[in-house]
Amino acid sequence: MDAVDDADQLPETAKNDVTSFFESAPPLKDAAETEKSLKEFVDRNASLSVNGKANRVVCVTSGGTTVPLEKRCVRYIDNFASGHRGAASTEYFLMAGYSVIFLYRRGTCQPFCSLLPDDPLLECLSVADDSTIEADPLHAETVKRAITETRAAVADGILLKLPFTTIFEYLQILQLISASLRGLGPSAIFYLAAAVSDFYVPWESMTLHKIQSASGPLDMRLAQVPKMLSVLRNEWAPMAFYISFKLETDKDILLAKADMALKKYKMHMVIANELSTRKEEVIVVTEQEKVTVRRDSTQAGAEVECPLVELVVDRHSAYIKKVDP
Ligand code: 9Z3
Repeated sequence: MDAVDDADQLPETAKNDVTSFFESAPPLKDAAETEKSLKEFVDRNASLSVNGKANRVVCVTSGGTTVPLEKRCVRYIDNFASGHRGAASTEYFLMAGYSVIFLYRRGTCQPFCSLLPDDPLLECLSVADDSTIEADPLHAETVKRAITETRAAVADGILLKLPFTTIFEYLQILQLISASLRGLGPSAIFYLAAAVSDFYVPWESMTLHKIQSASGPLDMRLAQVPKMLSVLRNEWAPMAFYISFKLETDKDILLAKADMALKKYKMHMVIANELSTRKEEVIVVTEQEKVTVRRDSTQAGAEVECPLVELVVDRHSAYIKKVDP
């Protein structure tokens, strides 16, 4: 189901796989509410247009999808991702003047919260003598920043946070986002940092109740998740600027796999990263170049997402100039 033919059309079988994935997926909870908030968000950003050009909007995906094994889910397969890449990138995109739709896995890192301790509620708050609750002085500045920056961005209509847990929710919400960003043409970016499962259990073949262990070892066949990147890129929002991430643990195959993704899915940029060094450096692969982007290790707290987003913004600007001069 991979290849896209010369006429930029998806093969029929690929379309059928995608259609049947959505038809058999459990209905998305709060779909109408999500559509409404997306519409309001995009309309507002379209009205902020400068010189007739829509305000730039980026959809940042973050964290890993789960694959439930039972409908009343007790067990699931997970894709590793802390959500740090997505959360930090969101901050840098906001700083660069973009509006951000942050599609994140529930419970993973949030923008402006990276300096909070692991258990923020218990570690950042204390109860004063008169029983009022106050921020612990040690974390007061961090808490203040997390609250004020997040609330201001949401209230100003430049940050929309949408949570997902399962692969079904992730792809359904991504489809809604693409429908709402389609009208922005090249002003929209998809920055796909979420770790997305390649395999899943189709809803109709999933057992309702908890799988029992009495019957011995578990033998289970997983179906392949249809290659949504092709559909997203070619059909859902074909004028947007696309950045996908390629994660490998074997350094020797990383660049070849990134190159393949660039061509196969016609991405504008593929960010290649190795699991163990992902916070230090990434390699940005485009048709013209391969650029290594590193964290500034001379600066305490410097993050690789800072120069990475800078480069993305630069290449996105060039893309807009080229397709919409
Ligand atoms: C990434 O490669 C991200 O950079 C990380 C970020 C998940 C490594 P963290 O959230 O980590 O900061 O802890 N994301 C994409 C992973 C992925 O599933 N890519 C697919 C693949 O490699 C292609 S879409 O096959």
